[in-house]
Amino acid sequence: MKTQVAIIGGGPSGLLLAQLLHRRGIESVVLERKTKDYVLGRIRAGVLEEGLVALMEEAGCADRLHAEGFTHEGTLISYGDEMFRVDFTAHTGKPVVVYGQTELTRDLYDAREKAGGHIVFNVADVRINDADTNAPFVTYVVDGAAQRLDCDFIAGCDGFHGVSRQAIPLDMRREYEKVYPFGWLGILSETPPVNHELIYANSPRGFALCSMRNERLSRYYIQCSLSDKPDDWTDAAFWQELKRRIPAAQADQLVTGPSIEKSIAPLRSFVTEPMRWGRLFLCGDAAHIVPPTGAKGLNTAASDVHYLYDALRDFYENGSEVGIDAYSEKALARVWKAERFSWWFSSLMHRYPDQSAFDLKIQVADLEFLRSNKAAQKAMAENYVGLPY
Ligand code: RFL
Ligand code: PHB
Repeated sequence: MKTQVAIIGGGPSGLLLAQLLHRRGIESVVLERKTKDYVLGRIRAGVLEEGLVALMEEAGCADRLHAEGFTHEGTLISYGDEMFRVDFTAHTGKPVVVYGQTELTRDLYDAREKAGGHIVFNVADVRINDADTNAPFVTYVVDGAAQRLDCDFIAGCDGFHGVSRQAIPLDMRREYEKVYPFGWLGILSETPPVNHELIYANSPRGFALCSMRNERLSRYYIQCSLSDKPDDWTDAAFWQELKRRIPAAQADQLVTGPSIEKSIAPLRSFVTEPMRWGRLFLCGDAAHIVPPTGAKGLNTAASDVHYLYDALRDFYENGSEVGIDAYSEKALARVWKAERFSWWFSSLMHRYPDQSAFDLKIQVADLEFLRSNKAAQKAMAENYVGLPY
């Protein structure tokens, strides 16, 4: 088989890239290790920056997002007995949109299917070959049969545990990593959200986040130990712990109910450099991970897609390699700013096992500064709604 762009991974990055390229007449094949149902079963991101919304519009996939997504013009932050609001639109003129990654991925699958896009599910043993030449190809196995896909370019959109990053020789790449000593236990419940905006809570018992998917579906998280397992937490224990971490007024109003999903995610900051090797380009979680505090993961994946889409268009429409040569540098410049913000916001909001009395005082001072200083709120708002591409 032959195509222009071989895309490894049928998560949001891979599908968005495929759909955008399709709209410009550039063909691709997406190779996905799992089934569509499996990909759509993963509950992940919930907050979309304007840049991602614009890309979804350009991909022709934004109708449902506009109809069903919630526009959020600010967020609440609580600590001790204090709670304050950071007003995104007042500081930046931009809101964010709350719309689940699951729904966004579903919209992209629907669009690819409608357009007759080529997606191969259940692929195994994906290997990248000759990426450092002008004739790269991908081999894989599907239904027990070995296959070969020749292409001009390979987009590695296969997430943190994919094969694309590993295809770059070790002496050509450098990895930067920070592992946090805690995780997030998240639940989804068919209950109305406790508040119409998100609440990020720093409490002596650890971080908590109140989020949502729609007016009948809530998403809540609490910081937990890395050794915890989802089954260690009954729903009753989760609700009790959440109530102890959020302000009393909200705890009193919280509507609880059975969880329909419960999972634990470890927190990690990770970047690999460069994001390009020859004709292989890494995109999204394949190249970088952020802790979820600040909701930057999917949005940073989207900015990579934006730069790569531009670069590939420039190549196919103008015969120019300037964009593909600049891809890694441009993408990384924005990635590191999202890494910094996610690291800072995580440090601000969590309890660390080795936090000294001094560290705690600094954390409160940082929160106080953010609560009382307009410039600090503006900086936070600019990062939260997304830095320009
Ligand atoms: P994905 O979503 O991991 O998709 C990669 C796809 O590649 C497939 N794959 C392979 N396919 C073929 N061959 C192989 N060898 C393969 N290996 C893997 C996988 O099956 C999968 O389908 O990466 P992508 O597309 O780069 O998207 C990244 C986002 O999923 C991720 O950054 C966000 O979910 C992170 N994130 C959040 N981001 C936000 O912007 N806002 C949020 O509010 C937000 N909340 C979150 C989050 C992530 C979380 N978890 C569980 C890590 C909340 C949580 C709890
Ligand atoms: C979510 O709704 O899943 C969510 C929202 C904001 C975050 C992280 C996750 O910072």
